[in-house]
Amino acid sequence: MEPLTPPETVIETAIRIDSHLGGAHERSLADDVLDGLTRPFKELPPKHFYDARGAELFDRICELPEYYPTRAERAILEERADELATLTNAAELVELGSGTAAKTRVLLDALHAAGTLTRYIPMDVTESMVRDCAEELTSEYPGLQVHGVIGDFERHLDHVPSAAGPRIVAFLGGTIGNFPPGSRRRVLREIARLLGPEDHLLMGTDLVKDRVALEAAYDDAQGVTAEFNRNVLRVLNRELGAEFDPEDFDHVALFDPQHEWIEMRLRARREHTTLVRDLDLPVHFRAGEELRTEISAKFTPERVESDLRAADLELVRWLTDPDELFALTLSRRISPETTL
Ligand code: SAH
Ligand code: AVI
Repeated sequence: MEPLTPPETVIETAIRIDSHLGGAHERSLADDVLDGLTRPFKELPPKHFYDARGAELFDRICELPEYYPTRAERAILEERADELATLTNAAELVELGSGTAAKTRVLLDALHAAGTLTRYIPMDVTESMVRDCAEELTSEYPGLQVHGVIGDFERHLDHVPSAAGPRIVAFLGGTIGNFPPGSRRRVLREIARLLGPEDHLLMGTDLVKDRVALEAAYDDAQGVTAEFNRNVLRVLNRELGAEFDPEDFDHVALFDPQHEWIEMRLRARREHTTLVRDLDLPVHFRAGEELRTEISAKFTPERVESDLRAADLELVRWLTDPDELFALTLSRRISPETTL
């Protein structure tokens, strides 16, 4: 007689999680801190915001009245997900910087309803996010395989499993805007290399708009974004034995009209020196000195298209919300015949 398979086993086999972090990740934080905090203008890359608390604070940001990007992107997905499912015929959805995959469900619903969806591949640096969303999605979508990749999309894209059918690679939320222009094109070129001839990139980009709305989105009245910004110091305290007092720093969010990006910074309230113990690194701050923690680029249609072109991608659809706050673009690799 065939042994009975308990239901837990069915769930187990629907989930596979690979982790590429650990020691190497800690080194990348140490390298970034050593490099970024010894520069004449101090800077840290934004990926270090997202420990479990940072991820929770980001989720709260998405609910804030001032932070429109999440609502605008969700509205576009709700309006156009069926069309995206028809255009792509996708059997697989790969998502870079997947977070809690809240909006992703709109897309998964459409692909599931179209009957094409077999596998979801979330990739994120935050382990708990990948694990939790794999558990949730396998129970929400019976039959769905989830292959989670805990890793850095700047370093571990070659660990994204090979495609078993047409794919959408989703890069939502405007996360591409967190890279300065040069790195942005490099990241996009690497992402484009994941795409085969049947595959599409679905990318979210926040659009240029008036300064007041932009700065409010990054400096909310409840101070959630300020806490998110200061959280990077708590990460350094925990991971590298640093001795920052987050209350020694003010949150700053400014729109730079020349580059058309938001800059988040932490401004020292007083002159002081902090030790990063594990690196044996004293870090001195003058009163008023700023540490840049994030840029968040805002896009025009021309900027999106030229970045896509630079990665050998061509636009298939430009989708926006009624107020044109945010854009989703569907693109695919330029085929060799097109470039002849
Ligand atoms: N896509 C979600 C979350 C955006 S927040 C949304 O649209 O709401 C950015 C997400 O990207 C976080 O979950 C963060 O952990 C992840 N992230 C940031 N830099 C990353 C990197 N280099 N590699 C992998 N994930 C990264
Ligand atoms: C994830 N990323 C696109 C967000 C943004 O808007 O740049 C992160 C964020 N920073 C402050 N608020 C939200």
